[in-house]
Amino acid sequence: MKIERIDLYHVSMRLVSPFVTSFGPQQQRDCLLTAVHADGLTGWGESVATNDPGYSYETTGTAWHILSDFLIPALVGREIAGPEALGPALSFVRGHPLAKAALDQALWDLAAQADGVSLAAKLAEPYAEGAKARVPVGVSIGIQPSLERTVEVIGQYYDQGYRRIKLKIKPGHDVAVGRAARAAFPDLPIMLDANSAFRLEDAAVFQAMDELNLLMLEQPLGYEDIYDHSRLRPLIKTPLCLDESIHSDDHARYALAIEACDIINVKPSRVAGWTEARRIHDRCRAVGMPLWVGGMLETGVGRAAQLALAALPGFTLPGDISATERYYTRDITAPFTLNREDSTISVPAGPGLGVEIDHDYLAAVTLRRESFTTP
Ligand code: OSB
Ligand code: MG
Repeated sequence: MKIERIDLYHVSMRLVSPFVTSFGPQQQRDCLLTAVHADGLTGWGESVATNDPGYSYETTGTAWHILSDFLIPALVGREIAGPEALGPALSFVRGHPLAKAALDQALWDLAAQADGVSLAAKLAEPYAEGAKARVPVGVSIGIQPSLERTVEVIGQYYDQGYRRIKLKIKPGHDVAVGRAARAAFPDLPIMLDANSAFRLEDAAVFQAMDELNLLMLEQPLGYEDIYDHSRLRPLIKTPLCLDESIHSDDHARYALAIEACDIINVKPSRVAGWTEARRIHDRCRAVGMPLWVGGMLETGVGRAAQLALAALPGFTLPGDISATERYYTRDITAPFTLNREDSTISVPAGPGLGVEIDHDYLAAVTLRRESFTTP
């Protein structure tokens, strides 16, 4: 594909309610969008870097800088074989996966459109089973002001049809959250996500969760850590899932080698895109490690691509991919809705991402826009 022009957007959208994690609250959700124009088609990507460097060191500001000063100039005017050639083309920039993923997503959208197939079908080409038409999903609930409120919010999502609940925890707001949720919902798949807020010395906190029959415990220890997770794992009964620590397929390989986890949350943007996410999928599937697709409060552009990845056969656990109304009152694409009968979301079937951009609303939520062409 010959890349003719790339448009970069800084978008800011208000969440329906603040999303509170161990690294703080978020109400306004900023992100960057890329529109890559090639061979008469336009592919879209989303960089999920946030306003603050809490989840990752990247922010919308650093992603704008890395994209506009380095990554985009390396691509415009250039012929590129396809999305799988992007990694080598951008390897001159160390790190910054959330910036790179916006281009990777757009190139996968373009490749699928060029073949006239959905992104799910395109990604699933290597697998005899093909792509799933619906993927199981859950909902990720931020830290609430009280345990009573936590139980109430779980109940609201349960009534909407969600059949897997994830609760955010932080030190001092941990075992009690799990106990309150389990007491109110004895049979519901419940999991906890600490977003790196604890240390190995806190093992007793997690041992106290052993009796709660949790689906999993997500990323209790450090953002850079794999080793201490391997030491925590034999001390607890709850299956251990890594999120932040897995920055690449190599990190997945290290985690498998030292048995640091039971499950991996694959966020394509955290690993620089869908090509690398699929490598992790293949590696883990070969050894039977369960996987699910994580979320970063995506707009419809990112959500469509999350669903396409989750449609691959190795993603066997419900993803953090919820209905649009759980995040935004209005989105830049048509809303995604929950299939209440089986707690799933349908994977877009149209060519590429299979979503249409609402350009009027996109303009309304865009803070800054720049187009890049060859001089
Ligand atoms: O740790 O999975 C996380 C949102 C922002 C940053 C980190 C995380 C999350 C979520 C939300 O849990 C998942 C979603 O998009 O619904
Ligand atoms: Mg997480």
